[in-house]
Amino acid sequence: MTRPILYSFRRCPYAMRARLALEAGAIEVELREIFLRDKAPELLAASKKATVPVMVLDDGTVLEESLDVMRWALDTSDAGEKLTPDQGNMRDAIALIEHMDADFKPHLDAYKYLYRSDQMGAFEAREKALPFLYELDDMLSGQSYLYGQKRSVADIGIAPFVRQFAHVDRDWFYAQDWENLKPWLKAFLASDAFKRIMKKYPKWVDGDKVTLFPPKVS
Ligand SMILES: N[C@@H](CCC(=O)N[C@@H](CS)C(=O)NCC(=O)O)C(=O)O
Repeated sequence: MTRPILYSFRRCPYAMRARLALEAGAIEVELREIFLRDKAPELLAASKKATVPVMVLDDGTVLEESLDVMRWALDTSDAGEKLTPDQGNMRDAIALIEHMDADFKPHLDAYKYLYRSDQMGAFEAREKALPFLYELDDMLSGQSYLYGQKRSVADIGIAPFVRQFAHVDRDWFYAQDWENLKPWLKAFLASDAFKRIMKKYPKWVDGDKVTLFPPKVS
């Protein structure tokens, strides 16, 4: 059997959510680590869009959206069961991911990119991002995960972006009063799953020995 190929970039939050879904379902893929400033020609040939993650299936199907990789993992493994919310349903959880992608991510990007060059602009963007983080904080009130006491697709789909936001200015982030969001993020960062998907790989070039993902638990 040919394994799916995953073009990935370690620090990309979209690629992280895809790797987390694959990890949850113990789906073995061939990982090809991409450097965004020097993308492998094989990625460019597989996907005109050439964002990461991109997954190429056995039958040649190309999944070019992180959510599609997640959906595929949910449908083809027990990740579907493992990551089903214990409150609400899968549709709600996916809708929350889409809402954060559409409405929070632009402010996160502006905050992150302006931080070093235009602090006023960065602070404005940060201000606009706040309601979305308070929304998550409210959802986490009295429970460990966004949809109950069990990790769901929403947690792994959203936490990589909250991590990115927090890491722009950690001191500021951890000084805020979102008392549920902070422990949720810390638990995510400390989780075995997150550590496993953040293993470092050198840039892939054709001819390299195959890198299997998820890595073996050591
Ligand atoms: N909607 C896409 C977005 C993926 C995306 O934008 N990934 C970034 C890296 S985090 C990327 O590849 N950017 C292209 C580039 O920098 O050239 C998805 O969900 O997969």
